Amino acid sequence: MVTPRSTRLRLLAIGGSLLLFTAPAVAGGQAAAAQPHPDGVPLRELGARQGIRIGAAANPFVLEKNRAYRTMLADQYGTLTAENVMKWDTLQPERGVFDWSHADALVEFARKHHQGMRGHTLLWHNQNPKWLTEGGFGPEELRSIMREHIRTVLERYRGRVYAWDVINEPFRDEGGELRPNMWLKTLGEDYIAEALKTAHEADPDARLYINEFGIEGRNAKSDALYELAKSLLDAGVPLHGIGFQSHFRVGGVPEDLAENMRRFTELGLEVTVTELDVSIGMPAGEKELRAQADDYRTVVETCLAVSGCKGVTVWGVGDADSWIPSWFPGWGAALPFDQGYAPKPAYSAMQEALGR
Ligand code: 9MR
Repeated sequence: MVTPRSTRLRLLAIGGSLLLFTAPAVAGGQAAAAQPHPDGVPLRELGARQGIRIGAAANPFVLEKNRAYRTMLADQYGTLTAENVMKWDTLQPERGVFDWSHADALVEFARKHHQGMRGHTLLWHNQNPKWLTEGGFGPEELRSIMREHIRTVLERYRGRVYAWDVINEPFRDEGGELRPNMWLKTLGEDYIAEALKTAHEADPDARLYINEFGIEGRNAKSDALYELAKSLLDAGVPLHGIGFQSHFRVGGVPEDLAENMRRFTELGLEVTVTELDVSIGMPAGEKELRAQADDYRTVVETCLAVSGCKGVTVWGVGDADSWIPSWFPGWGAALPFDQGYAPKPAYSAMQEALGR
């Protein structure tokens, strides 16, 4: 069992929950009676009292259409991560032509609701425009394209995005080798340091992350990431954090999650759970939903127990907008809110872990 980082804050949280218990959720000028409204103190508030940020990945297209989604996102989450609209194919669909409209919509929503904004992501092997992947660029030109993209994006959102996943998934799916993506193949391993330095120049206040999956427990991949992080820090590269994506299957939270986080924080880095979800083989019964709730509880408790863990972001708001069913047919029900945005046991488990 993991103990929360501060008993005093826990007590405050319990006291505060009585005060906030009845706050109504109203959106779009209509009373909220028709939509699910979770009991108790919102996650964002509980997280803030404990000194961590509870966030969600957000999608402006769903935001526009779905009031329940909008309400949960605004009420429950203290940070937003752009699920897709800050990726390269959305931001720079043509060379030199930036489309800020969708990213701006999210940044504006975050501002309006006093939420922090995490930027995701600058360099990745997916969701890149064809002009970039098929341009046949040599090292000099690709380096300049990379620097220009990072600089332009970070300067635009300077002061409005507090952390960036500068590098996403730099390792192969399994094992400890760097992923042979376009960046590695053309620029060599230095692309990582160079991207981080460029980002730091453009926004010296942003927290700069490497974000990765399958590194939540100790294994060959997390060992390799650890060595990479250490060598970057030794070389004075501005790396501030490691994103533990945390796409789990029910029952799959590694037992050494806390220990593994700690070895990174002992290097002087922060860690954040950046993309948490817990998939269940469908159909999801009560037993599975309870087991899922335990997993959510464990992850939040672990973040609270590791000083240097800055927060937990879930990858979507409710099961209706999760990426899981379309990518892993037969799996789903992965988030703390259900298809209709009613809270699931996982939601209450997160509240409990945060000392509601
Ligand atoms: O959730 C995102 C989904 O909507 C996209 O179709 C997918 C495309 O690759 O990317 C998903 O988000 C990924 C994130 O950017 C990086 N880590 C893995 C996430 C799930 O695939």
